[in-house]
Amino acid sequence: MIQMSLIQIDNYGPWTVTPAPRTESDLQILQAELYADVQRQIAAKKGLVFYTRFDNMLAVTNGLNKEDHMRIQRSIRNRYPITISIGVGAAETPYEAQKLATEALQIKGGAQSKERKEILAIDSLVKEEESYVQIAHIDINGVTESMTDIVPAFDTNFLVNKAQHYLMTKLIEKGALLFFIGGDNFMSPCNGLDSEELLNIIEELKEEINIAHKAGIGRSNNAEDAAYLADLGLEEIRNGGNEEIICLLEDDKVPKDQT
Ligand SMILES: Nc1nc2c(ncn2[C@@H]2O[C@H](COP(=O)(O)OP(=O)(O)O)[C@@H](O)[C@H]2O)c(=O)[nH]1
Ligand SMILES: [Mg+2]
Repeated sequence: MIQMSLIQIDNYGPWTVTPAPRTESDLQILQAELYADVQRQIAAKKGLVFYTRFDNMLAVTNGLNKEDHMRIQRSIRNRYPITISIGVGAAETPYEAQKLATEALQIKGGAQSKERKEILAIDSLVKEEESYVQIAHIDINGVTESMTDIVPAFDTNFLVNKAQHYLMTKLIEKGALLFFIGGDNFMSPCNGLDSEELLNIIEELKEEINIAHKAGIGRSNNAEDAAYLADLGLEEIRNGGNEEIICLLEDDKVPKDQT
């Protein structure tokens, strides 16, 4: 089971324009600092946050309990001009977990409601013995030599975006999520997706838009270790001259009945 948390800034839309629109660069700084801040706190417990839309962030939070989430909310309230609400859900797939997390928060009030403030809405938490996270680190082959060093920066950015959109479209059908993590890299929490299915998706993308990817897949009982194993898998593929497309690594913390 994977646990996901939706972190949502309370009443952010109205706040950004009250009493008058706030300077965009200041909003960008607030969003970037909030992301780094929440990441630092969740990472301390081996979770992993994806910045998503910045006012709405999604995190894999296996290992974080109710008190851990409340401490983050308190700390943000003490230091920022805004507060955050959090929804938490646990399920077999990341898509289902974030859906439960979202629904738990949605029934407590809207994102732009003045009444809803610092809600912690827990649908479900993963039990320690059932905790399982599978993450794929997906990377585009040869971006530096074929794009970064040759074409205008924006064109490379556009291509990376296109790859992301195609990957998301295919992964969501399998209950997996996909987030951009910088450079030409994506991370996909993907419990329930087997290597063969991911290989098929990568091969389809090569056919359809002529972009070649490779992926390390990591499995553990928490996001940090799963993501690290995925990174190591990717390194193994690079060391082998990108001959393999997929490399799966898991540690002994994966519950026996999960994979
Ligand atoms: N967030 C993140 N970015 C990375 C990682 N590895 C590489 N990058 C970024 O992605 C760019 C391309 O790296 P890489 O895929 O190894 O090279 P390529 O062979 O040209 O595609 C690098 O210049 C970094 O900016 C990673 O593990 N995490
Ligand atoms: Mg690459």
